Amino acid sequence: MSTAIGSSAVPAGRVLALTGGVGGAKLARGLAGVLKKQQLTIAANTADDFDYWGLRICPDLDSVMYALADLNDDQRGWGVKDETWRTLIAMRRLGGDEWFQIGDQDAATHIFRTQMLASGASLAEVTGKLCRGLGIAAILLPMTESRVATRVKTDRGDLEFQEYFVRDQCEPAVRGLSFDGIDSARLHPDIVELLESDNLSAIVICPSNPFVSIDPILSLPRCRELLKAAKAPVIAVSPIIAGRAVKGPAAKMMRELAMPATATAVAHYYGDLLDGYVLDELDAEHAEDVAALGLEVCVAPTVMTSVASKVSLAEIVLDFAAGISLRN
Ligand code: FO1
Repeated sequence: MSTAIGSSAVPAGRVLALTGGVGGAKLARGLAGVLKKQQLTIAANTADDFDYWGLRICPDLDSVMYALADLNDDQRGWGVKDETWRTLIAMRRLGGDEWFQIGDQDAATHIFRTQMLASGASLAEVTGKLCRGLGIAAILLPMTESRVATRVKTDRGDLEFQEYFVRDQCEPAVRGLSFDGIDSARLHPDIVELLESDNLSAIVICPSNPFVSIDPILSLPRCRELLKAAKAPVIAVSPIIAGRAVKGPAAKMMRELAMPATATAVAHYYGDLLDGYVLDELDAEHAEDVAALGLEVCVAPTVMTSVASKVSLAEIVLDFAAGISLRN
C-alpha cells in the first residue's frame, strides 16, 4: 500500500484515460494539466448519447470537452458555466420538450455536431474539430463510432438512459442494464492502436459511474482483453467515497444491484482488469481489503473541487502508475 505524497511524475509514454462525464471529466482535466500536448488520450463513453430537438447530444464527450477547456459548470456538473437559457425558454413557450435542458452556448455544440455528422464526418472528426475550436490539446475520442445506447431495466419498466437519468431523476430502482448495439460495435481504432502500442505508460479508469459510464467502454468487443494485454498498468480511481458517490446515482445503483456501496466493491467489480486502485483518505480502512484482491493500493485525497486539486490527484495517479510499472 502507498500513501500519496505527490511528486509530479510526467511519464515518458502516453496515457489513456477511460471516462464518463462529471467526475471522470474532472480527473481528465487534471491529467491534461500534467501531461504534455498529445500525450493524453481520453476515451469517453458514448452510450448516453441520444437525439433531442433533432440534435445529436453526446453528454460525456461534452462534459470532458468543457472541463478540458475550463468552460464547465462545476456546480451543475454538466454544461457550460455562465450559461443562458433563452432558447430553452422560447422552446417552452412553443410547447416543445424541455425536460432535458440545453443552454444557449451548449446548443451551438450540438448544432455544430449534428451538421457535421449529417455531412458525413465521423464522431471522432467532429469531436476533434470541437476540441480544436476550444483550444484543447489532449486527444478526446468517442469510445466507438458505432451507435450504442444504454437501456435501464427498472421497477417502472425499461427506460432509455436519459429518461432514467434526467427525466426521472434516477428515482426508479435499477434492476439491470444493457447496451443496445454493443455486440456489433467496435472500439475506436485509435484507442485499439494506443492499447497495442509500446509507448503507453498508464491506463487510468477515471472516477465515473462503473455501471453506466465505464461498463459500456469495457463491454465493447475486445476491450477487456486489450486492456489486460496492454504494456501499462491499469489504475482505477474510486468513484465511491465513504459509501457515497460525489455526484450521481452510483451508490444508489450499487444498493439496488445488491452490492455494498463501498469503494472496495467497485474494485471487486472491475476485478482482474486492474493493477492498482486509488482510494480516498476517508476510505483508508478499506486498503487491506483492496490489497487482498491482489491490487496495489494508493490512499489519496480524491475530492476535486478546484483545478489545483484535479492536477494534484492526476500527479498522484501518474506517480502511482509509474511505481507499479517499475515493480512489474
Ligand atoms: N443532466 C441533468 O441532470 N439535467 C439536464 O437537463 C441535463 C442536460 C444536459 C444537456 C447537455 C449535456 O451535454 C448534458 C446534460 N446533462 C443534464 C448531463 C447528462 O445528461 C448526464 O450527466 C450524463 O449523461 C451522465 O454522464
